Amino acid sequence: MIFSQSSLFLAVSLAASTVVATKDGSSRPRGVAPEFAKFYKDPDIFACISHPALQVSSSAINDDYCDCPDGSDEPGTSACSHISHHSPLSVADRPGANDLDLTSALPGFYCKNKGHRPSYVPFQRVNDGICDYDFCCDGSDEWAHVGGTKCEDRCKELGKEWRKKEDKRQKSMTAALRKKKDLLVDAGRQEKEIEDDVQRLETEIEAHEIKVKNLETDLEEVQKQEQSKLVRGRKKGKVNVLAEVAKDRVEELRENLIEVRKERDETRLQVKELEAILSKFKEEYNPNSNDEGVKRAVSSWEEYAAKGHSDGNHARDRDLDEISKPDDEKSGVNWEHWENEEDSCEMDAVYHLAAYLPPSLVSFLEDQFIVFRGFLEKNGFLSKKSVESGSESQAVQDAREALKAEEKSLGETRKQLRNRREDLEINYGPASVFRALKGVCIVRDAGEYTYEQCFLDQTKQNSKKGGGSMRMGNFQRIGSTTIEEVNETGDIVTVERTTLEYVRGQTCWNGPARSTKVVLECGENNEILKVSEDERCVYSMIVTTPAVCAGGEEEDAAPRVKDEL
Ligand code: MAN
Repeated sequence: MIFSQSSLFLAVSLAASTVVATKDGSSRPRGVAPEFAKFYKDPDIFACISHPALQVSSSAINDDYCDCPDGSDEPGTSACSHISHHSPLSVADRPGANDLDLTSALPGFYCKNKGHRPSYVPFQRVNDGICDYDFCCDGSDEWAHVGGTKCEDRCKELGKEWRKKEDKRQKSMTAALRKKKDLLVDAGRQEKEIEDDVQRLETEIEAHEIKVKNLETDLEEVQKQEQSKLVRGRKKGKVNVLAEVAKDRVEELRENLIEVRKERDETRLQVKELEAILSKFKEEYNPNSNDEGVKRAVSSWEEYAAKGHSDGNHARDRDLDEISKPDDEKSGVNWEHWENEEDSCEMDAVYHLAAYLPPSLVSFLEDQFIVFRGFLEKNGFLSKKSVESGSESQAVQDAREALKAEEKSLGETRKQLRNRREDLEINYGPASVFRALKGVCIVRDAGEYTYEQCFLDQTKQNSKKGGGSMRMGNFQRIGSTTIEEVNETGDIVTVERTTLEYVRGQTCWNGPARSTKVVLECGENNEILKVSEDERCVYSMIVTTPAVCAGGEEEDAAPRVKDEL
Protein backbone atom coordinates (compact mmCIF):
# COMPACT_ATOMS: atom_id res chain seq x y z
CA MET A 1 0.00 0.00 0.00
CA ILE A 2 1.22 3.41 -0.91
CA PHE A 3 0.51 6.32 1.40
CA SER A 4 0.10 9.83 0.16
CA GLN A 5 1.86 12.91 1.49
CA SER A 6 -1.36 14.84 1.93
CA SER A 7 -2.03 17.15 4.76
CA LEU A 8 -2.66 15.76 8.18
CA PHE A 9 -6.11 17.33 8.14
CA LEU A 10 -7.07 15.47 5.04
CA ALA A 11 -5.61 12.19 6.30
CA VAL A 12 -7.68 12.40 9.45
CA SER A 13 -10.78 13.15 7.48
CA LEU A 14 -10.09 10.30 5.10
CA ALA A 15 -10.07 7.71 7.85
CA ALA A 16 -13.71 8.45 8.53
CA SER A 17 -14.95 9.09 5.03
CA THR A 18 -13.55 6.56 2.58
CA VAL A 19 -16.79 4.66 2.32
CA VAL A 20 -20.15 6.37 2.23
CA ALA A 21 -23.37 4.58 3.03
CA THR A 22 -26.00 4.58 0.25
CA LYS A 23 -29.74 4.80 0.47
CA ASP A 24 -30.40 1.06 -0.08
CA GLY A 25 -28.01 0.13 2.71
CA SER A 26 -25.17 -0.94 0.42
CA SER A 27 -22.12 1.24 0.48
CA ARG A 28 -19.72 2.57 -2.12
CA PRO A 29 -16.69 4.79 -1.85
CA ARG A 30 -17.15 8.57 -1.81
CA GLY A 31 -17.54 10.15 -5.24
CA VAL A 32 -18.55 6.87 -6.96
CA ALA A 33 -21.67 6.94 -9.12
CA PRO A 34 -24.07 3.96 -8.97
CA GLU A 35 -23.05 2.88 -12.47
CA PHE A 36 -19.45 2.42 -11.29
CA ALA A 37 -20.31 0.75 -7.95
CA LYS A 38 -19.66 -2.72 -9.39
CA PHE A 39 -15.90 -1.98 -9.60
CA TYR A 40 -15.68 -1.23 -5.86
CA LYS A 41 -17.44 -4.30 -4.40
CA ASP A 42 -14.43 -6.37 -3.25
CA PRO A 43 -13.66 -5.48 0.41
CA ASP A 44 -9.96 -6.40 0.07
CA ILE A 45 -8.74 -5.82 -3.47
CA PHE A 46 -9.39 -3.06 -5.98
CA ALA A 47 -8.53 -3.56 -9.67
CA CYS A 48 -7.93 -0.34 -11.55
CA ILE A 49 -10.96 0.03 -13.90
CA SER A 50 -9.14 0.52 -17.21
CA HIS A 51 -6.20 -1.62 -16.16
CA PRO A 52 -7.63 -4.55 -14.14
CA ALA A 53 -4.20 -6.24 -13.96
CA LEU A 54 -3.11 -3.44 -11.69
CA GLN A 55 -4.50 -4.16 -8.26
CA VAL A 56 -4.23 -2.35 -4.98
CA SER A 57 -5.58 -2.93 -1.50
CA SER A 58 -9.14 -1.64 -1.06
CA SER A 59 -7.83 0.64 1.64
CA ALA A 60 -5.98 2.56 -1.12
CA ILE A 61 -9.31 3.81 -2.44
CA ASN A 62 -9.67 7.52 -1.69
CA ASP A 63 -6.45 7.57 0.37
CA ASP A 64 -5.58 10.78 -1.51
CA TYR A 65 -2.77 9.05 -3.37
CA CYS A 66 -3.10 8.27 -7.05
CA ASP A 67 -2.27 4.58 -7.59
CA CYS A 68 -4.15 3.72 -10.80
CA PRO A 69 -3.09 5.22 -14.16
CA ASP A 70 -6.78 5.90 -14.86
CA GLY A 71 -7.33 7.50 -11.43
CA SER A 72 -10.08 5.04 -10.55
CA ASP A 73 -8.67 4.43 -7.05
CA GLU A 74 -9.40 8.11 -6.18
CA PRO A 75 -13.09 8.70 -7.04
CA GLY A 76 -13.59 10.99 -4.05
CA THR A 77 -10.44 13.13 -3.93
CA SER A 78 -8.51 15.35 -6.30
CA ALA A 79 -5.41 13.17 -6.05
CA CYS A 80 -5.78 11.92 -9.64
CA SER A 81 -7.11 15.19 -11.10
CA HIS A 82 -4.03 15.56 -13.28
CA ILE A 83 -5.21 12.61 -15.39
CA SER A 84 -6.95 13.75 -18.49
CA HIS A 85 -10.64 13.42 -18.71
CA HIS A 86 -12.39 11.00 -21.03
CA SER A 87 -15.92 10.32 -22.00
CA PRO A 88 -17.15 8.49 -18.89
CA LEU A 89 -19.45 5.82 -20.13
CA SER A 90 -17.35 4.71 -23.05
CA VAL A 91 -14.47 3.96 -20.67
CA ALA A 92 -16.65 2.35 -18.01
CA ASP A 93 -18.13 0.05 -20.62
CA ARG A 94 -14.80 -1.23 -21.82
CA PRO A 95 -12.47 -1.64 -18.81
CA GLY A 96 -9.05 -2.86 -19.79
CA ALA A 97 -9.68 -2.28 -23.44
CA ASN A 98 -6.43 -0.41 -23.78
CA ASP A 99 -3.61 -0.93 -21.25
CA LEU A 100 -1.83 2.19 -22.37
CA ASP A 101 -4.94 4.35 -21.90
CA LEU A 102 -3.91 7.08 -19.45
CA THR A 103 -7.21 8.88 -19.40
CA SER A 104 -9.49 8.98 -16.44
CA ALA A 105 -11.84 6.04 -16.04
CA LEU A 106 -14.32 8.19 -14.18
CA PRO A 107 -16.21 11.27 -15.41
CA GLY A 108 -15.65 13.14 -12.15
CA PHE A 109 -16.64 13.30 -8.52
CA TYR A 110 -20.21 12.08 -8.19
CA CYS A 111 -22.55 14.39 -6.27
CA LYS A 112 -25.80 12.74 -5.22
CA ASN A 113 -27.57 16.10 -5.03
CA LYS A 114 -30.55 14.72 -3.18
CA GLY A 115 -33.60 16.84 -4.02
CA HIS A 116 -32.02 17.78 -7.30
CA ARG A 117 -30.30 15.86 -10.09
CA PRO A 118 -27.14 13.87 -9.40
CA SER A 119 -24.13 15.28 -11.21
CA TYR A 120 -20.37 15.04 -11.64
CA VAL A 121 -17.95 17.76 -10.61
CA PRO A 122 -14.43 17.77 -12.13
CA PHE A 123 -11.88 16.21 -9.78
CA GLN A 124 -9.83 19.43 -9.68
CA ARG A 125 -12.71 21.12 -7.91
CA VAL A 126 -12.98 18.54 -5.11
CA ASN A 127 -11.89 20.09 -1.83
CA ASP A 128 -10.58 23.25 -3.51
CA GLY A 129 -12.32 25.44 -0.94
CA ILE A 130 -15.02 26.64 -3.38
CA CYS A 131 -18.62 25.53 -3.36
CA ASP A 132 -19.46 24.35 -6.88
CA TYR A 133 -23.21 24.60 -6.64
CA ASP A 134 -23.58 24.42 -10.43
CA PHE A 135 -22.55 20.77 -10.26
CA CYS A 136 -22.74 19.89 -6.60
CA CYS A 137 -25.73 21.55 -4.95
CA ASP A 138 -25.37 19.34 -1.89
CA GLY A 139 -21.87 20.75 -1.22
CA SER A 140 -20.42 17.24 -1.03
CA ASP A 141 -17.43 18.22 -3.23
CA GLU A 142 -16.10 20.19 -0.25
CA TRP A 143 -16.42 17.33 2.21
CA ALA A 144 -12.98 17.95 3.77
CA HIS A 145 -13.89 21.53 4.69
CA VAL A 146 -10.49 22.75 3.53
CA GLY A 147 -9.70 26.10 5.08
CA GLY A 148 -12.96 25.89 6.97
CA THR A 149 -15.06 25.85 3.79
CA LYS A 150 -18.49 24.61 4.56
CA CYS A 151 -20.93 24.23 1.71
CA GLU A 152 -24.49 24.00 2.88
CA ASP A 153 -26.83 21.70 1.01
CA ARG A 154 -28.83 23.94 -1.37
CA CYS A 155 -30.33 21.12 -3.43
CA LYS A 156 -33.87 21.69 -2.22
CA GLU A 157 -33.91 25.32 -3.32
CA LEU A 158 -31.81 24.89 -6.47
CA GLY A 159 -33.69 21.71 -7.37
CA LYS A 160 -36.98 23.55 -7.12
CA GLU A 161 -35.67 26.34 -9.31
CA TRP A 162 -34.28 23.86 -11.80
CA ARG A 163 -37.51 21.87 -11.92
CA LYS A 164 -39.41 25.07 -12.54
CA LYS A 165 -37.09 25.96 -15.36
CA GLU A 166 -37.06 22.42 -16.63
CA ASP A 167 -40.83 22.32 -16.52
CA LYS A 168 -40.93 25.51 -18.54
CA ARG A 169 -38.39 24.10 -20.95
CA GLN A 170 -40.33 20.87 -21.31
CA LYS A 171 -43.53 22.78 -21.91
CA SER A 172 -41.76 24.90 -24.46
CA MET A 173 -40.38 21.78 -26.14
CA THR A 174 -43.83 20.19 -26.13
CA ALA A 175 -45.25 23.36 -27.67
CA ALA A 176 -42.36 23.41 -30.17
CA LEU A 177 -43.05 19.85 -31.16
CA ARG A 178 -46.73 20.62 -31.53
CA LYS A 179 -45.81 23.56 -33.75
CA LYS A 180 -43.45 21.40 -35.72
CA LYS A 181 -46.23 18.89 -36.27
CA ASP A 182 -48.42 21.74 -37.50
CA LEU A 183 -45.64 22.76 -39.85
CA LEU A 184 -45.33 19.18 -41.07
CA VAL A 185 -49.07 18.94 -41.64
CA ASP A 186 -48.99 22.27 -43.47
CA ALA A 187 -45.96 21.21 -45.52
CA GLY A 188 -47.60 17.87 -46.33
CA ARG A 189 -50.79 19.64 -47.37
CA GLN A 190 -48.87 22.06 -49.57
CA GLU A 191 -46.91 19.22 -51.15
CA LYS A 192 -50.10 17.25 -51.73
CA GLU A 193 -51.67 20.34 -53.31
CA ILE A 194 -48.73 20.62 -55.68
CA GLU A 195 -48.92 16.90 -56.52
CA ASP A 196 -52.65 17.30 -57.17
CA ASP A 197 -51.86 20.37 -59.26
CA VAL A 198 -49.41 18.32 -61.31
CA GLN A 199 -52.10 15.74 -62.02
CA ARG A 200 -54.69 18.41 -62.80
CA LEU A 201 -52.30 20.29 -65.07
CA GLU A 202 -51.34 17.08 -66.88
CA THR A 203 -55.02 16.43 -67.60
CA GLU A 204 -55.54 20.05 -68.60
CA ILE A 205 -52.59 19.86 -70.97
CA GLU A 206 -54.03 16.75 -72.62
CA ALA A 207 -57.35 18.58 -73.07
CA HIS A 208 -55.58 21.68 -74.44
CA GLU A 209 -53.57 19.53 -76.85
CA ILE A 210 -56.75 17.91 -78.17
CA LYS A 211 -58.39 21.34 -78.48
CA VAL A 212 -55.36 22.71 -80.33
CA LYS A 213 -55.50 19.78 -82.75
CA ASN A 214 -59.24 20.30 -83.29
CA LEU A 215 -58.77 24.02 -83.81
CA GLU A 216 -55.96 23.35 -86.27
CA THR A 217 -58.35 21.09 -88.18
CA ASP A 218 -61.06 23.76 -87.91
CA LEU A 219 -58.73 26.38 -89.30
CA GLU A 220 -57.72 24.15 -92.20
CA GLU A 221 -61.38 23.41 -92.83
CA VAL A 222 -62.38 27.08 -92.79
CA GLN A 223 -59.47 27.94 -95.04
CA LYS A 224 -60.56 25.24 -97.51
CA GLN A 225 -64.15 26.45 -97.39
CA GLU A 226 -63.04 30.01 -97.97
CA GLN A 227 -60.90 28.86 -100.85
CA SER A 228 -63.80 27.05 -102.50
CA LYS A 229 -66.10 30.05 -101.84
CA LEU A 230 -63.57 32.18 -103.62
CA VAL A 231 -63.55 29.86 -106.60
CA ARG A 232 -67.37 29.70 -106.68
CA GLY A 233 -67.54 33.42 -106.10
CA ARG A 234 -65.39 34.04 -109.13
CA LYS A 235 -67.85 32.22 -111.46
CA LYS A 236 -70.77 34.09 -110.05
CA GLY A 237 -69.19 37.51 -109.86
CA LYS A 238 -70.90 40.54 -111.35
CA VAL A 239 -68.44 40.82 -114.22
CA ASN A 240 -68.76 37.11 -114.91
CA VAL A 241 -72.56 37.21 -114.89
CA LEU A 242 -72.51 40.33 -117.02
CA ALA A 243 -70.13 38.63 -119.45
CA GLU A 244 -72.46 35.64 -119.69
CA VAL A 245 -75.47 37.85 -120.37
CA ALA A 246 -73.53 39.95 -122.81
CA LYS A 247 -72.26 36.90 -124.61
CA ASP A 248 -75.79 35.50 -124.96
CA ARG A 249 -77.07 38.85 -126.13
CA VAL A 250 -74.31 39.26 -128.65
CA GLU A 251 -75.00 35.75 -129.92
CA GLU A 252 -78.69 36.60 -130.24
CA LEU A 253 -77.97 39.85 -132.07
CA ARG A 254 -75.49 38.12 -134.33
CA GLU A 255 -78.02 35.46 -135.27
CA ASN A 256 -80.62 38.20 -135.95
CA LEU A 257 -78.11 40.15 -138.01
CA ILE A 258 -77.42 37.12 -140.16
CA GLU A 259 -81.15 36.53 -140.51
CA VAL A 260 -81.86 40.15 -141.42
CA ARG A 261 -78.99 40.22 -143.95
CA LYS A 262 -80.40 37.07 -145.45
CA GLU A 263 -83.86 38.65 -145.75
CA ARG A 264 -82.24 41.83 -147.11
CA ASP A 265 -80.41 39.88 -149.79
CA GLU A 266 -83.68 38.14 -150.79
CA THR A 267 -85.48 41.48 -150.88
CA ARG A 268 -82.69 42.91 -153.00
CA LEU A 269 -83.14 40.10 -155.47
CA GLN A 270 -86.90 40.73 -155.57
CA VAL A 271 -86.30 44.48 -156.08
CA LYS A 272 -83.95 43.63 -158.93
CA GLU A 273 -86.58 41.37 -160.44
CA LEU A 274 -89.24 44.11 -160.15
CA GLU A 275 -86.88 46.74 -161.58
CA ALA A 276 -86.22 44.45 -164.50
CA ILE A 277 -89.99 43.95 -164.99
CA LEU A 278 -90.62 47.71 -164.80
CA SER A 279 -87.72 48.50 -167.08
CA LYS A 280 -89.09 46.03 -169.66
CA PHE A 281 -92.62 47.45 -169.12
CA LYS A 282 -91.38 50.98 -169.89
CA GLU A 283 -89.69 49.81 -173.06
CA GLU A 284 -92.66 47.80 -174.25
CA TYR A 285 -95.63 49.97 -173.29
CA ASN A 286 -97.60 51.94 -176.00
CA PRO A 287 -96.88 55.62 -175.44
CA ASN A 288 -99.93 56.53 -177.51
CA SER A 289 -102.29 54.84 -175.19
CA ASN A 290 -104.57 57.09 -173.28
CA ASP A 291 -104.39 54.98 -170.13
CA GLU A 292 -103.59 57.55 -167.44
CA GLY A 293 -102.71 54.87 -164.90
CA VAL A 294 -100.03 53.39 -167.18
CA LYS A 295 -98.66 56.85 -167.92
CA ARG A 296 -98.29 57.60 -164.14
CA ALA A 297 -96.64 54.28 -163.46
CA VAL A 298 -94.09 54.82 -166.26
CA SER A 299 -93.41 58.35 -165.02
CA SER A 300 -92.86 57.16 -161.41
CA TRP A 301 -90.55 54.46 -162.61
CA GLU A 302 -88.52 56.97 -164.59
CA GLU A 303 -88.22 59.15 -161.43
CA TYR A 304 -87.15 56.14 -159.39
CA ALA A 305 -84.61 55.01 -161.98
CA ALA A 306 -83.25 58.55 -162.32
CA LYS A 307 -82.27 58.58 -158.64
CA GLY A 308 -79.85 55.77 -159.28
CA HIS A 309 -79.81 52.92 -156.70
CA SER A 310 -76.64 51.11 -155.64
CA ASP A 311 -76.74 47.44 -154.83
CA GLY A 312 -75.34 48.05 -151.29
CA ASN A 313 -72.27 49.25 -149.31
CA HIS A 314 -69.55 46.69 -149.85
CA ALA A 315 -67.27 47.90 -147.03
CA ARG A 316 -70.10 47.69 -144.49
CA ASP A 317 -70.96 44.31 -145.80
CA ARG A 318 -67.41 43.15 -145.11
CA ASP A 319 -67.73 44.49 -141.57
CA LEU A 320 -71.02 42.73 -141.13
CA ASP A 321 -69.40 39.57 -142.43
CA GLU A 322 -66.76 39.88 -139.68
CA ILE A 323 -69.33 40.59 -136.99
CA SER A 324 -71.37 37.64 -138.09
CA LYS A 325 -68.50 35.29 -137.48
CA PRO A 326 -68.58 33.38 -134.10
CA ASP A 327 -66.48 34.93 -131.17
CA ASP A 328 -64.16 32.02 -130.61
CA GLU A 329 -62.34 33.02 -133.70
CA LYS A 330 -59.36 35.33 -133.33
CA SER A 331 -61.19 38.52 -134.16
CA GLY A 332 -64.07 38.06 -131.67
CA VAL A 333 -64.47 38.96 -127.99
CA ASN A 334 -62.56 36.66 -125.53
CA TRP A 335 -65.61 35.77 -123.44
CA GLU A 336 -63.78 33.09 -121.51
CA HIS A 337 -61.50 35.70 -120.02
CA TRP A 338 -64.41 37.84 -118.81
CA GLU A 339 -66.37 34.89 -117.55
CA ASN A 340 -63.45 33.94 -115.23
CA GLU A 341 -62.29 37.43 -114.29
CA GLU A 342 -62.24 38.12 -110.50
CA ASP A 343 -64.83 40.47 -109.11
CA SER A 344 -62.26 42.43 -107.19
CA CYS A 345 -61.03 43.93 -110.44
CA GLU A 346 -63.91 46.33 -110.65
CA MET A 347 -63.41 47.35 -107.00
CA ASP A 348 -59.70 47.70 -107.40
CA ALA A 349 -60.31 49.81 -110.45
CA VAL A 350 -62.32 52.18 -108.27
CA TYR A 351 -59.89 52.08 -105.36
CA HIS A 352 -56.93 52.61 -107.62
CA LEU A 353 -58.68 55.23 -109.64
CA ALA A 354 -55.73 57.56 -109.43
CA ALA A 355 -53.60 55.13 -111.35
CA TYR A 356 -55.81 55.70 -114.39
CA LEU A 357 -55.44 59.46 -114.31
CA PRO A 358 -52.71 61.76 -115.61
CA PRO A 359 -50.21 62.46 -112.79
CA SER A 360 -50.77 66.18 -113.01
CA LEU A 361 -54.40 65.72 -112.01
CA VAL A 362 -53.81 63.22 -109.24
CA SER A 363 -52.84 65.57 -106.42
CA PHE A 364 -55.61 67.99 -107.30
CA LEU A 365 -58.25 65.31 -107.37
CA GLU A 366 -56.96 63.20 -104.51
CA ASP A 367 -58.98 64.93 -101.79
CA GLN A 368 -62.08 64.85 -103.85
CA PHE A 369 -61.55 61.14 -104.52
CA ILE A 370 -61.15 60.38 -100.86
CA VAL A 371 -64.30 62.28 -100.00
CA PHE A 372 -66.11 60.66 -102.88
CA ARG A 373 -64.92 57.18 -102.01
CA GLY A 374 -66.01 57.81 -98.40
CA PHE A 375 -69.38 58.83 -99.66
CA LEU A 376 -69.66 55.66 -101.76
CA GLU A 377 -68.59 53.46 -98.85
CA LYS A 378 -70.90 55.22 -96.40
CA ASN A 379 -73.86 54.81 -98.66
CA GLY A 380 -73.16 51.20 -99.40
CA PHE A 381 -72.12 51.64 -103.02
CA LEU A 382 -68.70 50.27 -102.17
CA SER A 383 -67.77 47.75 -99.46
CA LYS A 384 -65.16 48.95 -97.02
CA LYS A 385 -61.71 47.71 -97.83
CA SER A 386 -60.00 46.76 -94.52
CA VAL A 387 -56.25 47.09 -94.63
CA GLU A 388 -55.78 45.23 -91.31
CA SER A 389 -57.70 42.19 -92.28
CA GLY A 390 -55.46 41.70 -95.29
CA SER A 391 -56.86 39.17 -97.63
CA GLU A 392 -58.13 36.84 -94.85
CA SER A 393 -61.83 36.44 -94.30
CA GLN A 394 -63.40 37.00 -90.88
CA ALA A 395 -64.10 33.28 -90.53
CA VAL A 396 -60.43 32.40 -91.11
CA GLN A 397 -59.34 35.16 -88.75
CA ASP A 398 -61.71 33.90 -86.05
CA ALA A 399 -60.49 30.33 -86.45
CA ARG A 400 -56.89 31.50 -86.34
CA GLU A 401 -57.53 33.61 -83.22
CA ALA A 402 -59.24 30.69 -81.46
CA LEU A 403 -56.26 28.46 -82.26
CA LYS A 404 -53.79 31.09 -81.08
CA ALA A 405 -55.70 31.57 -77.79
CA GLU A 406 -55.75 27.83 -77.18
CA GLU A 407 -52.03 27.49 -77.98
CA LYS A 408 -51.37 30.32 -75.51
CA SER A 409 -53.35 28.55 -72.79
CA LEU A 410 -51.48 25.34 -73.55
CA GLY A 411 -48.13 27.16 -73.22
CA GLU A 412 -49.14 28.74 -69.93
CA THR A 413 -50.40 25.45 -68.51
CA ARG A 414 -47.18 23.71 -69.56
CA LYS A 415 -45.19 26.44 -67.78
CA GLN A 416 -47.24 25.99 -64.62
CA LEU A 417 -46.65 22.24 -64.74
CA ARG A 418 -42.90 22.76 -65.21
CA ASN A 419 -42.80 25.08 -62.17
CA ARG A 420 -44.72 22.62 -60.00
CA ARG A 421 -42.49 19.71 -61.02
CA GLU A 422 -39.37 21.77 -60.32
CA ASP A 423 -40.77 22.71 -56.92
CA LEU A 424 -41.28 19.03 -56.05
CA GLU A 425 -37.58 18.46 -56.79
CA ILE A 426 -36.44 21.14 -54.31
CA ASN A 427 -35.00 19.97 -50.97
CA TYR A 428 -37.27 21.38 -48.26
CA GLY A 429 -35.59 19.45 -45.45
CA PRO A 430 -36.78 16.34 -43.58
CA ALA A 431 -40.43 15.64 -44.44
CA SER A 432 -40.30 18.92 -46.43
CA VAL A 433 -40.88 20.81 -43.16
CA PHE A 434 -39.38 24.08 -44.47
CA ARG A 435 -41.96 24.20 -47.22
CA ALA A 436 -44.36 25.50 -44.57
CA LEU A 437 -41.94 28.26 -43.56
CA LYS A 438 -40.99 29.46 -47.01
CA GLY A 439 -41.32 33.24 -47.14
CA VAL A 440 -42.00 33.61 -43.39
CA CYS A 441 -39.89 36.57 -42.18
CA ILE A 442 -38.45 37.32 -38.75
CA VAL A 443 -36.50 40.40 -37.65
CA ARG A 444 -34.03 41.37 -34.96
CA ASP A 445 -32.98 44.77 -33.82
CA ALA A 446 -29.19 45.08 -33.55
CA GLY A 447 -27.37 48.41 -33.20
CA GLU A 448 -27.79 50.59 -36.26
CA TYR A 449 -29.59 47.89 -38.21
CA THR A 450 -32.54 45.57 -38.04
CA TYR A 451 -31.77 42.19 -39.55
CA GLU A 452 -34.35 40.23 -41.41
CA GLN A 453 -34.44 36.57 -42.29
CA CYS A 454 -37.12 35.30 -44.63
CA PHE A 455 -37.03 31.51 -44.61
CA LEU A 456 -35.85 30.04 -47.91
CA ASP A 457 -36.09 33.45 -49.52
CA GLN A 458 -33.58 36.11 -48.48
CA THR A 459 -31.77 37.90 -45.64
CA LYS A 460 -31.66 41.67 -45.26
CA GLN A 461 -29.87 44.34 -43.30
CA ASN A 462 -32.15 47.35 -42.88
CA SER A 463 -30.61 50.62 -41.76
CA LYS A 464 -32.42 52.32 -38.90
CA LYS A 465 -30.96 55.67 -39.95
CA GLY A 466 -32.62 55.77 -43.32
CA GLY A 467 -29.65 54.20 -45.08
CA GLY A 468 -31.88 51.83 -47.00
CA SER A 469 -31.88 48.10 -47.14
CA MET A 470 -29.02 45.78 -48.02
CA ARG A 471 -29.62 42.29 -49.39
CA MET A 472 -27.48 39.90 -47.41
CA GLY A 473 -28.14 36.94 -49.69
CA ASN A 474 -30.71 34.95 -51.59
CA PHE A 475 -31.59 31.48 -50.46
CA GLN A 476 -29.36 28.85 -52.01
CA ARG A 477 -29.75 25.62 -50.08
CA ILE A 478 -30.31 23.79 -46.82
CA GLY A 479 -27.00 22.58 -45.40
CA SER A 480 -25.43 21.58 -42.10
CA THR A 481 -22.56 22.58 -39.90
CA THR A 482 -20.93 21.31 -36.71
CA ILE A 483 -20.57 23.48 -33.67
CA GLU A 484 -19.08 22.92 -30.23
CA GLU A 485 -21.20 23.46 -27.14
CA VAL A 486 -21.04 22.72 -23.43
CA ASN A 487 -23.42 19.98 -22.41
CA GLU A 488 -25.22 19.49 -19.09
CA THR A 489 -22.26 17.78 -17.47
CA GLY A 490 -19.98 20.66 -18.47
CA ASP A 491 -18.32 18.78 -21.31
CA ILE A 492 -17.61 20.43 -24.67
CA VAL A 493 -19.37 18.39 -27.28
CA THR A 494 -19.65 18.69 -31.06
CA VAL A 495 -23.18 18.85 -32.39
CA GLU A 496 -24.56 19.02 -35.91
CA ARG A 497 -26.90 21.83 -36.82
CA THR A 498 -29.07 22.46 -39.86
CA THR A 499 -28.20 25.63 -41.76
CA LEU A 500 -29.92 27.81 -44.31
CA GLU A 501 -27.45 29.28 -46.75
CA TYR A 502 -28.04 32.60 -48.45
CA VAL A 503 -25.62 33.81 -51.16
CA ARG A 504 -25.18 36.44 -53.86
CA GLY A 505 -26.49 39.38 -51.87
CA GLN A 506 -25.44 42.95 -52.58
CA THR A 507 -21.75 43.26 -53.34
CA CYS A 508 -19.61 44.81 -50.65
CA TRP A 509 -17.58 47.82 -51.71
CA ASN A 510 -14.21 46.36 -52.70
CA GLY A 511 -15.29 43.00 -51.35
CA PRO A 512 -17.45 39.92 -51.88
CA ALA A 513 -21.16 39.67 -52.50
CA ARG A 514 -22.88 39.56 -49.11
CA SER A 515 -23.78 36.10 -47.81
CA THR A 516 -25.42 34.73 -44.67
CA LYS A 517 -25.30 31.39 -42.95
CA VAL A 518 -28.30 30.85 -40.69
CA VAL A 519 -27.65 28.23 -38.01
CA LEU A 520 -30.88 26.74 -36.75
CA GLU A 521 -31.66 25.60 -33.23
CA CYS A 522 -34.74 23.93 -31.87
CA GLY A 523 -37.06 26.47 -30.26
CA GLU A 524 -40.73 27.11 -29.72
CA ASN A 525 -40.69 30.26 -31.86
CA ASN A 526 -39.08 31.44 -35.06
CA GLU A 527 -36.63 33.94 -33.63
CA ILE A 528 -33.27 35.46 -34.50
CA LEU A 529 -31.13 35.07 -31.36
CA LYS A 530 -27.91 36.53 -32.66
CA VAL A 531 -26.44 38.16 -35.76
CA SER A 532 -22.73 38.53 -36.38
CA GLU A 533 -20.52 39.68 -39.23
CA ASP A 534 -17.82 37.00 -39.04
CA GLU A 535 -15.82 38.52 -41.89
CA ARG A 536 -16.52 41.66 -43.85
CA CYS A 537 -19.95 41.10 -45.47
CA VAL A 538 -20.03 37.44 -44.41
CA TYR A 539 -22.78 37.16 -41.84
CA SER A 540 -24.10 34.45 -39.59
CA MET A 541 -27.33 34.25 -37.63
CA ILE A 542 -28.48 31.93 -34.90
CA VAL A 543 -32.17 31.33 -35.36
CA THR A 544 -34.56 29.19 -33.36
CA THR A 545 -37.42 27.40 -35.03
CA PRO A 546 -39.65 24.45 -34.15
CA ALA A 547 -38.87 23.06 -37.62
CA VAL A 548 -35.58 21.54 -36.43
CA CYS A 549 -36.80 20.10 -33.11
CA ALA A 550 -36.37 16.33 -32.94
CA GLY A 551 -39.35 14.13 -33.77
CA GLY A 552 -42.77 14.64 -35.24
CA GLU A 553 -41.97 13.28 -38.69
CA GLU A 554 -43.22 9.76 -37.95
CA GLU A 555 -46.81 10.81 -37.35
CA ASP A 556 -46.74 12.88 -40.48
CA ALA A 557 -45.15 10.12 -42.54
CA ALA A 558 -47.91 7.58 -41.92
CA PRO A 559 -50.81 9.28 -43.75
CA ARG A 560 -48.49 10.33 -46.56
CA VAL A 561 -47.48 6.73 -47.18
CA LYS A 562 -51.15 5.81 -47.08
CA ASP A 563 -51.86 8.54 -49.60
CA GLU A 564 -49.23 7.17 -51.92
CA LEU A 565 -50.76 3.71 -51.71
C1 MAN B 1 -22.32 48.28 -44.66
C2 MAN B 1 -22.85 47.11 -43.91
C3 MAN B 1 -21.77 46.38 -43.17
C4 MAN B 1 -20.61 46.09 -44.09
C5 MAN B 1 -20.17 47.31 -44.82
C6 MAN B 1 -19.08 46.98 -45.85
O1 MAN B 1 -21.94 49.27 -43.79
O2 MAN B 1 -23.42 46.25 -44.83
O3 MAN B 1 -22.25 45.20 -42.57
O4 MAN B 1 -19.52 45.55 -43.39
O5 MAN B 1 -21.26 47.90 -45.49
O6 MAN B 1 -18.66 48.10 -46.53
